[in-house]
Amino acid sequence: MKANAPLIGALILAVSSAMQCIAAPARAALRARVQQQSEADLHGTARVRDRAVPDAVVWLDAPNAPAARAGGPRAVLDQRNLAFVPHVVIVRVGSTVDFPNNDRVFHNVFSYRDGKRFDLGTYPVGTERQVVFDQPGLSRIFCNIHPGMAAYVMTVDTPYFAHADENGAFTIREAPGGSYTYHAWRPGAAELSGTWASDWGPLSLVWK
Ligand SMILES: [Cu+2]
Repeated sequence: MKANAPLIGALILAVSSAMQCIAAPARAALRARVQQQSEADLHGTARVRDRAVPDAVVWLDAPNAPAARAGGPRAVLDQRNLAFVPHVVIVRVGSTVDFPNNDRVFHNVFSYRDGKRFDLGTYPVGTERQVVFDQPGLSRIFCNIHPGMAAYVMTVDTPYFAHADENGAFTIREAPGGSYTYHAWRPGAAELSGTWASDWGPLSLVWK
């Protein structure tokens, strides 16, 4: 066995350099294909029967997605005129949401049911508090002082998500090509989910 060691070593060297020769073009081809498939903006619409749903949120499962960058974009859940603006926020796990009080009165923002639990207490007009949403799921946001105030923060474990606009239209930016499991949610309705592939065209979400 000992006598064969140099031979085996030479063989390993030969095989590994051959592998490198094959691997380099294969890697380049793979990189080209990934680049070709990337940066596809996926579009769709959300409706209840014929009516557009502005407060729908949509996201794609992406277990192999790149990790979130630190210091990414922050979401804002504003307090104005005795209301939270917007009514629905969707963020990636680990995101910070700012809760500025831009109203003329005190509010006491809290979440006590599912999702992230917190109580920000009352804080002066013109100041803000932050909450890190570190677990996926739906958080229901209320104000202790004004029972009519309510908002939702949907926290998702994927970088591919969108919020529908006033016409119910949404765009998921720069999703890689391929097929996905999608999820959609809006206040007061069950979650929709299904399969969607990037080359199937726009996704039409309809709550019946
Ligand atoms: Cu309030």
